Amino acid sequence: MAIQTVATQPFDDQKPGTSGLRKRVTRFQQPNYLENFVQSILDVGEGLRGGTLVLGGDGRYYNETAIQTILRMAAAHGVGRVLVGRDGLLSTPAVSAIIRKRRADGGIVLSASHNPGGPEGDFGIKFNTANGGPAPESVTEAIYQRSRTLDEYRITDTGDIDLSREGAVEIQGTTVEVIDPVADYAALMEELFDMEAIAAMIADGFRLRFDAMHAITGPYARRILEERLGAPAGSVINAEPLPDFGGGHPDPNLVHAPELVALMYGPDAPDLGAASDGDGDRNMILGPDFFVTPSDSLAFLAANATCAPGYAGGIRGIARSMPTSAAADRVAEALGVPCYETPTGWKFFGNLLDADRVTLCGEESFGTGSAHVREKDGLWAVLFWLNILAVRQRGVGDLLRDHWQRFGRNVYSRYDYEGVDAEAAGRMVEGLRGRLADLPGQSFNGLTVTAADDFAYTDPIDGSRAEHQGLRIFFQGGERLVFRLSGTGTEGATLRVYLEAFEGNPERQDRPTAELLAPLTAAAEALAGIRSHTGRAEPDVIT
Ligand code: VG1
Ligand code: CO
Repeated sequence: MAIQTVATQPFDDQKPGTSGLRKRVTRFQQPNYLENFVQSILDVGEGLRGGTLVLGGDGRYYNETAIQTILRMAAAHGVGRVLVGRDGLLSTPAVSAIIRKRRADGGIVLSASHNPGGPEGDFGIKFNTANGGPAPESVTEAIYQRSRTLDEYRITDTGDIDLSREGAVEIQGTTVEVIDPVADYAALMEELFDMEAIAAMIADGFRLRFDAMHAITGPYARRILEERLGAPAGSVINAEPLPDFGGGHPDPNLVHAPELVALMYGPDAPDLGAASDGDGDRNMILGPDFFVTPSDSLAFLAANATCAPGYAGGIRGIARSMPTSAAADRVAEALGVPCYETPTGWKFFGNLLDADRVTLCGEESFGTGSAHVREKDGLWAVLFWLNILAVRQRGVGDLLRDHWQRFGRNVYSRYDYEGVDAEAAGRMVEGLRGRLADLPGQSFNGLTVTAADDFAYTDPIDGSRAEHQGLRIFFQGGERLVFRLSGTGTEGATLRVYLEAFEGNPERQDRPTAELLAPLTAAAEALAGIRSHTGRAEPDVIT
């Protein structure tokens, strides 16, 4: 057994986006491409030499190949111990939980989250630091810079490790410990939620359906919802992680989870429907005939947090990403706690959580989480909802309507235009950016602009600055439009248009979202000329 030093050429496209490096599988399969990025992580990550690394992925195509390579490289780098999930599986929130519980120095998650998988699909690598959270921009930037200059990497010539059995083996002085992917995470959930109350509600006839979308949450949901809480077998559907996610798009929204959506809007809808994404950090919540927007879910969890034992003492504050609706702001105000507005991406919540400024965080993109880990957490959100339902003993839609009556409704929608020509999308956003200063006072479809800016954020803890995080346009009636380009796609550009209006009148709050947002939708078109710039009459996905 020996360590080999392999000559490599730097790559110029290894800049991590909103959440890690995401590329087509075929790109990762280019000679030295994966190794180049992994060596950059190992070189930049603090404390890894002689330290502990957590490693796992969402089971997508190329997961196991990448894990075997990373194990050999970690051994060559002198990492002391690698904790790897059985069969190479670990959800993103589980990695975060394990890093924290076992005091690891970092973690590598192999996932392209909600992007499709398979030989023609996407693959990705994320690096998390010792606090369990996504590496901050200073670290991802350092990894990127390293990847552009690296000219060799180190790897052992050892064979593959058997990942199917738990236990420890040693390669070249590095201990590789194959662990149960669910145990630490499940134990953490026991600390936060009243499992007995949820189990009693289920034993009483409460029905739920959880769609794991053939991605990572299957094993977690089966263990916790079915085995621990007693939900009947079959409550978790699409529970086997598959390398191509069964050909689906593991993105929990109204478009990509059609089986669950049909059930929840049909005659035999259970009391709660939920789904998670490829790597298990997102969640969608549905009641019979009722879709809870992620922004509302964050606000609702905040307003009802004390129902769960882990939050019985109240919350310190809330943070939401800028495009997320202001529903949570209203709850924060009522509770007398701060509400922070951060750029898109979970890495911006890390400092606020570490400094204990906030307890709950959320994004409009089906992401909710808390200080229990440093990632968003899909199954955690579902358990939180179950705990609240067990305490309040009312239906999902009923509770949400009640919430709106109390706080008002932030009517919300996101339009995604996917695979748009990158130059055309760039021109549109640049053009709009150039007009921002002139917009106040102008009217579009009868709506008058009061303010407009290019969102920038200064981290209140370390003073780091993030600019150009999305264009915000505010209107007189409290409406808001946001335009930004996605940082997670792998082909062309994805334009995201976020629409928000406020409805304070309970008589009108139950009207369909599209109807309530129609004037603002027309204003967005009049303002930005989306159709002429993108050539698209309609968005590909509306959430
Ligand atoms: C999207 C979402 C963002 C989320 C990110 C990662 O980013 O909008 O809110 O944090 O995905 O989520 P973008 O740049 O494409 O808008 V995940 O579940 O893919 O880690
Ligand atoms: Co995800």
